[in-house]
Amino acid sequence: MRKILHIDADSFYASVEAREDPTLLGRPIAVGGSAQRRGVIATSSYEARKFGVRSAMASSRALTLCPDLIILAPRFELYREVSGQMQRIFRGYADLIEPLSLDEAFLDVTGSDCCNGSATLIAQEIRQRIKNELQITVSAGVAPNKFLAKVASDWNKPDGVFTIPPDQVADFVLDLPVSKINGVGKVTAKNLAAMGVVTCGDLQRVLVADLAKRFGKYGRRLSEVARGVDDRPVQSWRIRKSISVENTYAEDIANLVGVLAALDPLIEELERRFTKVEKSYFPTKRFVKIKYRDFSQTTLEQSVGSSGESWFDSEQFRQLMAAAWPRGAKPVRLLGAGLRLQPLRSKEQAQLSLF
Ligand code: TTP
Repeated sequence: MRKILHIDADSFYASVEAREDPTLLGRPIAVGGSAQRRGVIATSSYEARKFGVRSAMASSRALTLCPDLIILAPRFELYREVSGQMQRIFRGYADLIEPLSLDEAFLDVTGSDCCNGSATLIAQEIRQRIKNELQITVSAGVAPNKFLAKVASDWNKPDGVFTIPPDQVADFVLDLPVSKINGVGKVTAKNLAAMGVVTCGDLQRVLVADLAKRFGKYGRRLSEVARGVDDRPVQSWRIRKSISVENTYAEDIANLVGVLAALDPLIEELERRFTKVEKSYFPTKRFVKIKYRDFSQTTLEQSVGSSGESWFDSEQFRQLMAAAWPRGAKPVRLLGAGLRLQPLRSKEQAQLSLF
């Protein structure tokens, strides 16, 4: 039986900003782009959330909901620094650490001697140290696997901890809404609801074969998770599946000519970012993403040819974009360009090289 912690900072960027300027404490603040430049909210303090302000919401809408909202420009260097400090604290308690983002990580503390081996006490000690040393709060979930630990860290958020001991897993999942399962978005939740499935308890009553028929490979995972089973290991090195660059434009791009003209700077930035991972991955596909004025979006991808053209060939990206844009044929607010990646030293390649 494993002991997994999921640690997640509360309103991370906003909390760091409030720490830097204590006059902001207790006030509705957000970090994001300015309303004039059609920015969006990255995150907001819990005071701002009372007004309905949410991540990914247009800043102009956030200001309508909460006229006193203070919107601060993001300072990623600062957040990266705090993130590094958090990880240093984690390393005192676990060898196996899997960061999910700057403010979130899984820790496997199964064999740890700290705190008499109590995972809940370890979680409390980590929370206390982060509060004392970094002046921000984090929430923690403690459970026998990653799925449940992540659900648990959300349970008493903000500044809370929640433990799901192994002998309570069966009871806990019965009433847990399926929407809490990673990967169950609005569409899957609706499909499941149409089958009469709202909680994991409901899901347990559906035959695996039926789930597999309906959801393919994911069906089997759904069936396991519904019973509180999740064997995924905590991986300190995660495989990156893609790399991309996106930009939201201050003004909508009216037509395809404009869209194509906007592509080059994105590809340039993509190339720059790719150099950071080029030793470990090679691209398998190019893709483009378009978000139209009405927020509908589309993506289109194409295998990277073996004819030797550059991965960043702008003509290839242009053709993709030209094929994708007519799907909506509307003014565009956001464009993205990216590459799907394959690890360079995948197991298969290692095996091949043996022969
Ligand atoms: P989250 O952990 O999703 O959320 P949070 O830390 O803001 O708040 P809480 O967990 O208490 O609900 O995101 C971590 C950081 O990632 C967040 O502080 C800002 C950034 N972020 C974005 O830039 N855009 C987004 O849409 C989201 C959800 C987060």
